[in-house]
Amino acid sequence: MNDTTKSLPGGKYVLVEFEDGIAWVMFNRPEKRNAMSPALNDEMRQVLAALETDERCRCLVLTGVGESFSAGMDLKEYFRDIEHLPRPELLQIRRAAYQWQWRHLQHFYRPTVAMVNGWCFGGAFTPLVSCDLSIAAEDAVFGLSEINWGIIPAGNVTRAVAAKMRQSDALYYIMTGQTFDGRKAAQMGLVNEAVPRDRLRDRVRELARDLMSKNPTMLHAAKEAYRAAVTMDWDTAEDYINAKVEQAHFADREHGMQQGIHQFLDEKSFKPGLGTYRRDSDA
Ligand code: ACO
Ligand code: V55
Repeated sequence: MNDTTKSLPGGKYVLVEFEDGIAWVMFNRPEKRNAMSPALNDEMRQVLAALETDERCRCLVLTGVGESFSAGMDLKEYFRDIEHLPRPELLQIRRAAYQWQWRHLQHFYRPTVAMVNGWCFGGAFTPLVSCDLSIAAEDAVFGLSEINWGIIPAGNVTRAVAAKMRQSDALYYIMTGQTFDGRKAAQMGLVNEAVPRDRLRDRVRELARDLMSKNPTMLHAAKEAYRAAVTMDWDTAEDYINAKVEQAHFADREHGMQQGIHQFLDEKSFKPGLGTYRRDSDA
């Protein structure tokens, strides 16, 4: 870990460490199992905004300090303490949570990877699902615990779950509140992979490096196109995606497609089927 967090917002409930292009963004309330309070959400919102334009961040990894990813929303500070606030204040606090947990994360310019290092409950499913990719420790513990304490998965947790779990699994865990481990999460496709805890960081680092070797303009366009196309009919999707191709091509300052084709057909220096073209710049 080279850099410090000096020039960034945060540093209290959210820590950031930079390492060779990776920004390790960590929930930092280990004594509260990284439960998300309004203050943490505000900090995370500012950190994401700052990182998106920070050249030290070419891949964002979201994880937690200590034994938890995040135990979900803070039952005291996010629910009980704000219940009696005036309605506008209450709505602003909720909006701050949604802003970073799914709106900003899903559209984040850089690739994002959730590294689920431990407890992951309720509200934590939203940022988990909103990261592009996710790797969990095999023994990490997940749960949609809302039903256990008398609510339903809200704040778009239900929507997030519907995006990544099939109906039978989603309803089972929504309605029983039972926990499951990282292995099971990977089997169900909620996360991409589960690995032994002692390999978690190395595996995430390897994945991040792979993502950082790609053309960033296209990587972003690809995820935007995917998330948008999922809800479209085929005709609309075809038009949208083709428009996106031309838009991304126009926006691509390193002219990746020409580079790639040239290196394959003329230089014969790489095979597109087996890896990324040689990139000289990182615009
Ligand atoms: N909200 C508020 N405080 C929390 C939360 C939370 N979500 N999770 C943990 N804490 C606090 C505990 O109150 C405790 O505080 P204290 O030390 O001041 O008493 C501290 O964190 C440690 O928690 P323990 O319960 O003692 O830790 P343990 O390791 O035994 O258990 C576990 C961990 C299983 C994660 C447990 O804390 C738990 O069940 N937390 C709640 C999980 C949950 O259901 N979250 C809500 C999901 S629904 C939603 O997000 C809308
Ligand atoms: C949850 C999360 C919320 C919310 C209500 O179920 C419930 C979790 C992130 O916001 O406002």
